[in-house]
Amino acid sequence: MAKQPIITLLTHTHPDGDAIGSTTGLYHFLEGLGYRPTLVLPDPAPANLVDLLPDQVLIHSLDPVAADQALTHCDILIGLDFNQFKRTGSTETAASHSSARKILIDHHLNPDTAAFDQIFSEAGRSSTCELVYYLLLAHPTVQQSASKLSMDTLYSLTTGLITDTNNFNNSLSPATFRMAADVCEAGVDLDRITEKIYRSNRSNRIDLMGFLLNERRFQLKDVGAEYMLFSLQDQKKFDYLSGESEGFVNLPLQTKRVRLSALFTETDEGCIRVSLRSKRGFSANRLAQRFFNGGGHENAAGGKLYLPLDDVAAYFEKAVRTFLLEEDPQ
Ligand SMILES: [Mn+2]
Repeated sequence: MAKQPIITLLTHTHPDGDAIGSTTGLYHFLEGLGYRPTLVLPDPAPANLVDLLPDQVLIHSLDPVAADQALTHCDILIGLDFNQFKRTGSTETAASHSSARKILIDHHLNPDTAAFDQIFSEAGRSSTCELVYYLLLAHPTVQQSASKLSMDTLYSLTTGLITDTNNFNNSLSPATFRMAADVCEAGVDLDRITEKIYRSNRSNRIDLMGFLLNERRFQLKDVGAEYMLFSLQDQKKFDYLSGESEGFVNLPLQTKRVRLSALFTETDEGCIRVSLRSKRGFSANRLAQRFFNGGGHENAAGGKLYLPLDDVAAYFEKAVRTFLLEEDPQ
C-alpha cells in the first residue's frame, strides 16, 4: 500500500462555529477514510464548541512547538474558513512557510491565490461548512447522500451552517436550505445544536450584553453608524470568556437607521480586534480592507487596529467619513 500522506488541518484565530465545524467535519470524514489527520487551532475553541473536537487537538497558544511541528512536517496542509494566512495569527509563519501542498477551502472574498496550491473558494456560500458539505457529497464514498456521512461530520458541518447564518438569518441561498433539509433527513437534530449555541450561555453574557449596549455604545447618527468599545478592564469585570460576545456586533443593526455596526475588543496581544457588520449597500468588507487591516464578507468583516482603545473612537469616525466620501464622492 502506498504511504499515507500526513494531513494537517488549520483554521483562523478565535475560532467560531464555522471554523470549528468545518475543520472537525472534514477531520472526522478523513478519519473515516482511514487517514490520521492532525487538527491545529491557533487558540482554544469556545466552551460551547469543544464537544465537536476530536480527542487530539494541537492548540498553538498552549503548545506552540508541537503545533508548529504539525504545520511544518505534513504532506498536505488544508486551511479552512480563512482567506489568507495572516488570519491564522501565531501559526502564520509555520503555516505559510510549510513545504506541504497547501489547500484552501473558504467562503471569504479575495483568497490569497499565491499562498495555496489549490483553492476551493466560493464567496456565495453561507459558510465554509456548507462548501465542505457539498464537496464531501461529491466524494465517491458519499455519492450525493448525506446519510453516508458520519453523525460526527454532520453535526460539525451543521453547526457552522447555523452559526455563520446567525441561525438562518443572513447569507442564505437555496443550497443552504437544501443542506439543512438533507442533514435533518439524515438524522441531525437542529434543535440540539441551537440549544447548545443559543440557549446554554452563562448569565455573564447577558449582563455583559446589557452593559456594552448601555454604557459602551456610541453613535454617529448622521451617517447611521454605531460602535461599541470593549476594554480589557470590562472583560475582567464580567469574567469574560473568549466567544462570549459572539453576535453582539449585530445588535445595533436592529435599528432601522443603523447601517454599520462595529465592535472593538481590546486584547492582551497589543491590538484591538475589530468586528464590522453592515446592511446591504454598505461594504463592511471594503471598509475593513481600507481602514482596519482586514476583510471578510460584503456585510460581515473583521480586522485589527494597533492603537490604544482610547484613540479608537476618533479613528473610527474619521475612517467612516472618509470611506463614505470615497465610495460616493458628490
Ligand atoms: Mn465562515
